[in-house]
Amino acid sequence: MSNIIPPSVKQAVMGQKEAKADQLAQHMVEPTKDSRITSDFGTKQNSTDDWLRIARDDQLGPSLLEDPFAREKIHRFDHERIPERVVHARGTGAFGTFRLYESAEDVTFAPVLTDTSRETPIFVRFSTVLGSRGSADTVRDVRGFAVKFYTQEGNWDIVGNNIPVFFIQDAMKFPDIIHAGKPEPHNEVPQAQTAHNNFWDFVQMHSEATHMFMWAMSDRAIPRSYRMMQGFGVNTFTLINKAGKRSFVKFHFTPELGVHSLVWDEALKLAGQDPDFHRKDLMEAIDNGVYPKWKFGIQVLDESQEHDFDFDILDATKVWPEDLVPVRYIGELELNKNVDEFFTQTEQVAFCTSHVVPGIGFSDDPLLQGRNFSYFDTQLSRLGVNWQELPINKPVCPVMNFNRDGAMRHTISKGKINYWPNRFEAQPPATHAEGAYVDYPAKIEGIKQRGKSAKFKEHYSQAQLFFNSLSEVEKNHMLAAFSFELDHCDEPVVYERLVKRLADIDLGLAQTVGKMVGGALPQQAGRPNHGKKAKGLSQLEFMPEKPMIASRRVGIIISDGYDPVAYNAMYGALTAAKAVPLVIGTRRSEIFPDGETAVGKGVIPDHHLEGQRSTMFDALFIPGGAKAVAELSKSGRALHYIREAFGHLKPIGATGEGVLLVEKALQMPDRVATSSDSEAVESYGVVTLKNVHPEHLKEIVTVAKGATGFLDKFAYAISTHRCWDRELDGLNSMV
Ligand code: HDE
Repeated sequence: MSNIIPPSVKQAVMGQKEAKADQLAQHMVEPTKDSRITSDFGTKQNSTDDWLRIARDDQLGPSLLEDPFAREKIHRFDHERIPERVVHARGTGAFGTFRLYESAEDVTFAPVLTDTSRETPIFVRFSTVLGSRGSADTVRDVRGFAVKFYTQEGNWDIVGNNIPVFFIQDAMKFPDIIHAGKPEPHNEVPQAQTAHNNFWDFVQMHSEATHMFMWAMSDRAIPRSYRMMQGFGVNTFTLINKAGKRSFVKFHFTPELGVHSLVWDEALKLAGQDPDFHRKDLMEAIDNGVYPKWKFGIQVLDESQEHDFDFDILDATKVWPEDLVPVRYIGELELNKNVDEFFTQTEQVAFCTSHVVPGIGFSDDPLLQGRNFSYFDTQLSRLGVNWQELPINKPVCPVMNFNRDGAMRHTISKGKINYWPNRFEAQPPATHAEGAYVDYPAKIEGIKQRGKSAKFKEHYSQAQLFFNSLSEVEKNHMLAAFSFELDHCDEPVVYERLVKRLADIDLGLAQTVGKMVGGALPQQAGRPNHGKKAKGLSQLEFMPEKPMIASRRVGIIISDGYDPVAYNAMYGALTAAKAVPLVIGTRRSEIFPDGETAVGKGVIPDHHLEGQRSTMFDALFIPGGAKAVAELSKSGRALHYIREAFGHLKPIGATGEGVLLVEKALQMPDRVATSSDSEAVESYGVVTLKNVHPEHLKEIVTVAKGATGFLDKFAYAISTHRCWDRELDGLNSMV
């Protein structure tokens, strides 16, 4: 990955970056110490606890319907819910800034993509697709990546996903794919997952879905964090430059932290242990000032190149391979502010693919054309006709037109006129020179008919390209994913046909999955695998340019008698590197270091061993201390923590007697080597140092491969995310 650090960005034009925050502030209320509860209409209330009733002697009788305060409170509560999104119901959002560091004026005149002095406020909402609003974050699913740019020329929305292709080619099929993926109609099972008959039945019957279901079975569908996934506009849009020349474009967001995923066992457990895992992860990073960043890139094709490829560039089930059309990174997205209130901001935010600004346009991509209708329509039923007036959706530039009235209209439009043209010549439409959106004068002629053009009918080549481009580890994960999903299908016709479909991609894949899930094994490939690979498909290509551990959560396990030298050194080093050390004690009241019992000399842990699980951390550290380790050795939970983290391929660090605890937990001394003296040893992502001297534990000097010191080695192991060798060598089977 090149070019991750943008060149210095010019100072923001005053007011631009804050434009949205200032606007939102006008709508905010924050009670003070002197505020008192009132009704919605301003009358102060003296009780919000007791309904007005008839008192008889010292008994209280019936409640009175007369009580306006009680009725108002109940009425408001009864109507708190709005319909959840029909897809992407579960999500979370944050505010941020878009900076442009290279003008794209050769291809567009949109100031948001040409004016490098701008800082455009944004709101981003990440989501899963299938689950309902209360479902878990870590399910296997595509993730939504929707960005609203509050530009000076109006709102521009990129309503993207973390996977660059889609299941279907024509918007008219959307209700079918979603019905098939959502819980089945007869029993409303399963929640938030594709592991059921209807989904696999549908995608098998629609060979155009083949490429996308390969992505959905890859690690992309179980991201470690919203901060560690790519975003793609998926559809093909167009850009228009000053000279009126049009190009095709695809939008990309690539995370500074690299693209990383959970392992499946961990994702499954997290869905129960911490269903809000991704939501909390995003908020924690922003609260800690470790702002997630993405490079913003464009893939651009000249109009004349439209037919130069063996795929149709308007087909949303195809990528534009980066070897053929390089991504040009021109800007940066940063998330730097959590929402003030979830409902009014994250829930009420409404994205529309049809929201573009001058200089950006649509293409004839049939999926996009349908989406342009659907998003506006869905907001009407979710939020009502005046949804554009809600603070989160309001543009920061002036809005003036003759759209009027409707339920819950807020704007009070003064004047005698509500139409154009009018005798006062008031509020005329804008000219091109004044910045009006002028549609590209595309010449269209043809026969009205339904159907697809020839290249849309080829459905396997890029599925093979994707599979071939994955690393061995990623392929293994995909095999396991298919095996899991199809195991949940209990109608043989579904899994047997799907296994047969896999033989259209790769015979080995089909046979391995077939063996796992049952049914007849395909003996020959449906079509030969072309063997080609492409750049930008394996997520392992997207590691941070410089190894880093910022925002990584490291659990430090301690008990009474822990070694304060190692503990303090690790805590300090992690904090300095902006990682998140979290202390896990045998209890959540003060834990005392070796040789200390005086109150105030120890540490109050963030959690105790029963309160959080190893799944919530990226790595574990166990400092020594003979007494502490003796106690932890007796704890099944502590040993399980280490075994589980190891099974999930996470780095584990240990010093002094802590090394003994790791050895006891892992019980594989001949496979995983540990330190025996004052030299730090790293083996399969387990970093150990037996004889601790304060000199060994000063600070993290460098996070790089081949580092020698204990802290440096451990930090490097964390920066690599997971130890894949453990899995490749079959050491991880302990969870
Ligand atoms: Fe959506 N999609 N979609 N979709 N989509 C919605 O709009 C739809 C598609 C995506 O955080 C809905 O506001 C159709 C592709 C995201 O609020 C709805 C088609 C991609 C979000 C809708 C697609 C997406 C939505 C439901 C096929 C990736 C959440 C609520 C033509 C590029 C936005 C809403 C948020 C939401 C329709 C296909 C991404 C019903 C008809 C392809 C990220 O309008």
